[in-house]
Amino acid sequence: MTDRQSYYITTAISYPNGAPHIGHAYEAIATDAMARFQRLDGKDVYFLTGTDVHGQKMLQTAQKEGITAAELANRNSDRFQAMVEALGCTNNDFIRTSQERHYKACQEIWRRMAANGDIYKDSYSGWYSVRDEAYYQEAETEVREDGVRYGPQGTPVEWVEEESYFFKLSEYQDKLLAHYEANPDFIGPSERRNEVMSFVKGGLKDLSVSRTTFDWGVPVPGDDKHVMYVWVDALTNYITGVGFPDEENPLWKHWPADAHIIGKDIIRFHAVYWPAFLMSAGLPLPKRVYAHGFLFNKGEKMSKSIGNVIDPFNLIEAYGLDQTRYFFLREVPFGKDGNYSHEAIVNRINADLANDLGNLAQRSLSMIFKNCDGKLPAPGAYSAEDKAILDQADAMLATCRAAFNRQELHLGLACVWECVAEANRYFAAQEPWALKKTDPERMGTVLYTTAEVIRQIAILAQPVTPVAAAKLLDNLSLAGEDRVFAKLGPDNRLTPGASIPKPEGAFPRYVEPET
Ligand code: ME8
Repeated sequence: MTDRQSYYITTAISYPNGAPHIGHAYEAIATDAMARFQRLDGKDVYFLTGTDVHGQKMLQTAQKEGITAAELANRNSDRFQAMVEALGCTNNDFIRTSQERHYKACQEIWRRMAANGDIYKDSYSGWYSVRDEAYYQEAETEVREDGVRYGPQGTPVEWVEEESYFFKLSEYQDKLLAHYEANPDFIGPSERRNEVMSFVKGGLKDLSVSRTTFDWGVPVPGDDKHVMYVWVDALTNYITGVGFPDEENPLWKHWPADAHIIGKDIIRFHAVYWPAFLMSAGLPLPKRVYAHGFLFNKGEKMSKSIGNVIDPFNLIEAYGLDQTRYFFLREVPFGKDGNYSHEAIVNRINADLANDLGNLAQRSLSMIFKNCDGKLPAPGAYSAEDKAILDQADAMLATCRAAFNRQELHLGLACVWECVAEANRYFAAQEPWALKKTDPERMGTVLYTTAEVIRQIAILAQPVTPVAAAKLLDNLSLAGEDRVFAKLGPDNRLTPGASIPKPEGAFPRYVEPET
């Protein structure tokens, strides 16, 4: 048993109807950085990701490719699983909604919603977007010049008419609004909260929650003619992953989730349907649903037809894992849309990582290695400049913690890299290389102070650049148990006299490959 505070975080589960793209990688990287952050901050973290294999979109893609939906799901889920591994994700599990455990969870939540009187049979007629797997009101759709009717996300809709089970979503309008009011942090960022609240205030209609025209899905308990609407099934993954319906399962202690990290296009499902389903089933609601923005390639939406879909595996290969992770989390304010381009990535790698942090660490630690017998020098009395930079380093945790607890990863990174910039100014101004002859003791104090600041920077860089941060910490000979956030601040300064190895470069410069 552990008395550490639980922290359960999830990504959306991706449709494996194609290969994973950079949007999927972005979400996985961000969620992994948050999971690592909380783990280093002492929480008992559970991190779930996976694939959402059912629904009409999967079926249609499989039919086009002449294979079964199950074959398509298996093939591409393997790619998604390989992607999260390649991205260095520390997920505890990778769920696929075809798994037996998930069928059990879906059927149980359905039974509970039905037992609560929220499910009834009727017939549905209305607009459906297969690409979004979403039902839309006619007023949300428009017929464009090409004569095709589109939904609010710009995907074509088709008319659907069939017998269907309905969920009494209309009964939850007031309860949802009361929940948003009482829990202002339930939806983030605030643009999304406003969007969801105005959608719910506009009135909720009962939701069609089953389909009969295909059978690729979880059967409705007691009525095999119906499969569950893919979103009932998909959202339920978050509780399947922690053992539902077996409340004796040791993982169940992680529910409710602390944060569902998703893209902005699926906020309605997570902030309206999901809490309504949970309320109906008598289960606690997640504490926070946070929607990140979309990534665009030089301002263009990625699409197979434009041919600008970036394969995350190629990105890691071209730029390196830590570099890719750092770029996306630093460049794009989390919650906003963002752009990427080769030039922007190279600039971040060379400026922030190789020059600012990499060079500072390499220069200062090499000086210690060469001039101080490979031992951390003992600091003398601290000057005002030494104190200022140490204070700035000591203050980083509080800022980063506040930022990461609100998913504002970019603010956490900005705080750390401000300290990197300041440490560079400090190092340049103190000129320890000149002190070598004139005042070796003072040189020792400057080098020690710089090394101590690097210690704190590297500890806080671990969630985003885990491999390079580990190298920096190895260069400082810091033991594994000393790399956690509890060791940040003034109480656990580097030990003077401790031996350090010849430092190895942590952040190589990006050099254009020869063509
Ligand atoms: O929506 N930039 O799956 P999905 C950033 N199966 N994020 C992006 C993106 C982009 N260009 N494109 C997609 C689904 N995403 C459902 C989820 S959860 C119970 C079920 C994000 O494969 C998207 O917003 O279409 C979502 O969070 C995730 O990638 C998976 O998208």
